[in-house]
Amino acid sequence: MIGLNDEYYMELAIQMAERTQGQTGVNPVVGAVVVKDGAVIGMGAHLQRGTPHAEVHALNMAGSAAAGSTVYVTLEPCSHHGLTPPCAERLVHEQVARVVVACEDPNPQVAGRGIKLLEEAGITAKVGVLKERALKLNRFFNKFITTGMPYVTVKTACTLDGKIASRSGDSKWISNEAARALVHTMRHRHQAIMVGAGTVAADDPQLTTRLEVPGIQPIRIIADSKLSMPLESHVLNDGLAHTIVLTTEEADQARIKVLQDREIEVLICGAGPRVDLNLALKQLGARGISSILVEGGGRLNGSLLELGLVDEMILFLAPKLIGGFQAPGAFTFAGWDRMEDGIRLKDLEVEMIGGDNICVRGIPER
Ligand code: AOF
Ligand code: ZN
Repeated sequence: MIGLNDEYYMELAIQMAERTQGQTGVNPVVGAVVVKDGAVIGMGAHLQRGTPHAEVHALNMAGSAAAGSTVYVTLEPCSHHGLTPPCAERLVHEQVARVVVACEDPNPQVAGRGIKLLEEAGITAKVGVLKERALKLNRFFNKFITTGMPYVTVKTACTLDGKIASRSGDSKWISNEAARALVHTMRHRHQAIMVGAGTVAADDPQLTTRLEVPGIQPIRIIADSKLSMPLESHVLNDGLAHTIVLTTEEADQARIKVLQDREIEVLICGAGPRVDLNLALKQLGARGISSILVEGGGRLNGSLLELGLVDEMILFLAPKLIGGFQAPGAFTFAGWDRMEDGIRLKDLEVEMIGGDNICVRGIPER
């Protein structure tokens, strides 16, 4: 139980931001709470890019009572004119007494200027309340706004011996129902999902978000260096979500044309023979994609890992061993000779899911 203090109200602001993950596009998720004389008088979240920021919704709700209040906001109020006017100026205009901020806005256009603007106007600013949680909440935005590259989460479900299918290719199912439902929530929260052509050929997946309640359909990205996947595949025909195919100059022009006629975007990522994943991520970032959930297979996972392009890994481990000399593994790449050269995960989180699956999360150390 949390006591009545600055964290108490920041917690509420964070909860609002947390539940709008996935719907703000390249923008951060942000929550704001206006408090006066011991009562909440306004609250709001940033809901969609191009619409008002969290502070604006919360201040509108508070109305003229905002004068003399304390405003809690999960991200430093902006100081620049983007698609909407600066929130810091609005806070000054409303004559609030105090602003409590969880973390600075890493956007180079803001980066401390919002807080400075408040302080110059005589408003007390406190920064760093529930900072770690706020930073984690906007990890996609924080990377994208400072590098232009999408945040890449690699998720895989494998057996205890690291297989993502049996020797005959059977993969239904490895993880339990609870773990699979979590994956759909992850899709809802990322802007795009990515798989390799092998996965499309083997599983013919839909790559949509299917939950108990409607979810957001992320953009589907397929890496296919030679455009070899079957043209009858679900993802190339169902029109359920925007679809982008990453390929190389080696791809057949006629096949490219077939895809484009179906309104599928085709990005040429290098001369070949394989998709240049660095270039691919740059091109996807330039298109405003700030987060990607990679769902395999082993080759795509392995290549991304080998190239140091993975920001976060989520492994669902099922208590099964399936064996098979040729059965596909979760990460297929050349590897290294020495154990000490292997990729280590830091900030490890381990959780039991649905009774018998283990979820391991971590950040690959560079
Ligand atoms: C805030 N409160 O709720 C959000 C902020 O183009 P715009 O106008 O939507 O501005 C986007 C930038 O504003 C974004 O990159 C980030 O720096 C900041 N987002 N700031 O004070 C909010 N969503
Ligand atoms: Zn703002």
